[in-house]
Amino acid sequence: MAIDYAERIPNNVNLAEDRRLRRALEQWQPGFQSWWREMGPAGYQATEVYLRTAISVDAQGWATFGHVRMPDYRWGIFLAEPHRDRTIPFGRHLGEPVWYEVPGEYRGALRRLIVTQGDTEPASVEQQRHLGATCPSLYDLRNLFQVNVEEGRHLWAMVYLLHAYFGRDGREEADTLLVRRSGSPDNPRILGAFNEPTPDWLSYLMFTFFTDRDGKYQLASLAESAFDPLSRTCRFMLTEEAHHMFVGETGVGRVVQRTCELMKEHDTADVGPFGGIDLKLIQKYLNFHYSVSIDLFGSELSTNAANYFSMGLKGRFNETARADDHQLSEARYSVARCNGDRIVDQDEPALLALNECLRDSYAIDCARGVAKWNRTIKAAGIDFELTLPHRGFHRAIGDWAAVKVAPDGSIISAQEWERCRDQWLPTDAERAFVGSLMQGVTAPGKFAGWIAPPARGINHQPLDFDYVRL
Ligand code: BYC
Repeated sequence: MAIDYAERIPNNVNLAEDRRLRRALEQWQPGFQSWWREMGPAGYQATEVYLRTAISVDAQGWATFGHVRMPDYRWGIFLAEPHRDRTIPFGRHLGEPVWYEVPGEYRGALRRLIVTQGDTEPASVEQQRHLGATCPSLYDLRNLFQVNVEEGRHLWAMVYLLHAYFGRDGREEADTLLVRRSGSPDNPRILGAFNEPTPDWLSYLMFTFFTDRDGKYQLASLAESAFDPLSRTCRFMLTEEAHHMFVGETGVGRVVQRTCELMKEHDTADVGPFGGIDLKLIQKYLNFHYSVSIDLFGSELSTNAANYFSMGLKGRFNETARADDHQLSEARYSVARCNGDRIVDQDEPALLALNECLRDSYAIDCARGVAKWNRTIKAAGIDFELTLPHRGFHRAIGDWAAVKVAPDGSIISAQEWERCRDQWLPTDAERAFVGSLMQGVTAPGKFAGWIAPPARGINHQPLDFDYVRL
């Protein structure tokens, strides 16, 4: 399972012995490189960045750190170690040996899942491409670029599957992944949140907390797949994803901490004039990013999700560890639904409610992070709590898209929504204000005034390390 770095495409899938596949991927590689130059981080292509690169896929020490120019980053194909004698953990093929090829009847569904997953990876790089100019520190700049190169690698992971297992259709889909563009009116990325702009660092930190966390839950569900190459590639992607969520959780935490410091120093909640971001405004950003991220789980009741599960393509979070029949033939699941002007918990077939079930696991995880930020606020002696808005708030997908819901979960009229919208979501003026705070800080060890320094550096390096050599 060693990673072969002597190859043009580093890999641990024995590419050297599969000439056709290697040639096909080598033909895709220049397209990826030109996409990276065109749509990757603007202005930093020639800069050396302190990046980690995978050197092995086992749990201990899979990464090495060093200064690298991003276009020279060794993007490659890394699958987690196989689990011996793995059997299918759910669905109608429960207990059968996992698949090493794609069953003909599931080809379309599986390709669609892989393409949807793959599409989010370049999309996020495109969304973040202008952030380098306004970084709050070299530490944060380096973390941004680490996330970006790894999203690029996640694209490689999905493209490998498309090329290796889906023939000509797969190659065409892989090409199309380089053609769609985040936010493009004509050729947008597939999922809603990946077409939203990420104009400032607060949006970016919220994105890495909330939207990358959708990635964690979707990848974990795909890691349960009967299609073993998908399972293994998702397992390794999850180890990389952990850093992305760390960036979000600690990043928003540092903004909250700095705001609290300014509040105490100036004895006011209105820290804008002192170069900070009010807790109320942080709450509005949180409302926005949580709501667009929970849309990514799809409709409350979904036959697509039921089919993916029954076919064995996509499981639940922690599927293997769950103590039930893993087929959900009789099981019911409680789903919050809108009934006129009331919200009621309704018992639904668990098989149809899989998107909601995954969204529930995700919401619990988000609440844990928010509670951590609240501990920072409480420790500062400030009487304020950040909260997750109700799941029906500001939704564009599923049942909730048809109604207007306040953050506290009350159903309101369209007029009431219009009246209160600006209390719940950032206004243009507030976004412009946050934008105005975004002045690039690039002296080693220095941090912008709206965010506290982190507790420690990356890979045991000091905070004033030259994470990016300008
Ligand atoms: N926007 O039955 P429904 C990540 C479509 S993030 C636009 O409700 P389903 C990352 C849906 O496609 C993880 N369209 O939903 C994070 C369907 O279209 P068709 C990404 C949407 O199919 C940060 C229709 O609405 N991975 O890795 O059960 C940085 C009705 O579908 C949306 C995955 O998503 C939306 N939000 O579930 C970098 C995993 N939601 O059939 C990376 C793979 C739904 O009418 N994807 N639609 O044309 C899936 O498992 C499923 O496609 C979804 C949707 C969970 C997304």
